[in-house]
Amino acid sequence: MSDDRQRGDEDGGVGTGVITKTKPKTKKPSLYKVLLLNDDYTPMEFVVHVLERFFNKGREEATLIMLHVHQHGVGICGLYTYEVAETKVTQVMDFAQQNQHPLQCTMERE
Ligand code: TYC
Repeated sequence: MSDDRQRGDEDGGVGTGVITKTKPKTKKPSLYKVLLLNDDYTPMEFVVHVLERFFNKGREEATLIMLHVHQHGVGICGLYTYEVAETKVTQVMDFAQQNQHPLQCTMERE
């Protein structure tokens, strides 16, 4: 007896040929904006230094971002994945505290 007969082949040995395609299951990570907040006491030069040191900005861009925060109350330092953004916020807050400035840094989902 043939194998087909033994296992009760129902399609005459042709096969139904179901093709499945699995999606590559990678997801883009969410991005977070790291924000600087204005205050009345932190020196402008300190904020520029923070932007150069922790956000890799050149002097010109750092100055523009600082002035934007000064004039509008809040500004974006950069876009990062969650853990990187969290690290930046902690670094800025620690550095501000060490220098006794009230500068505030926070993050927000994009
Ligand atoms: N407003 C501050 C001043 O006049 C400067 C400043 C800018 C502070 C940006 C914080 O995130 C800030 N000295």
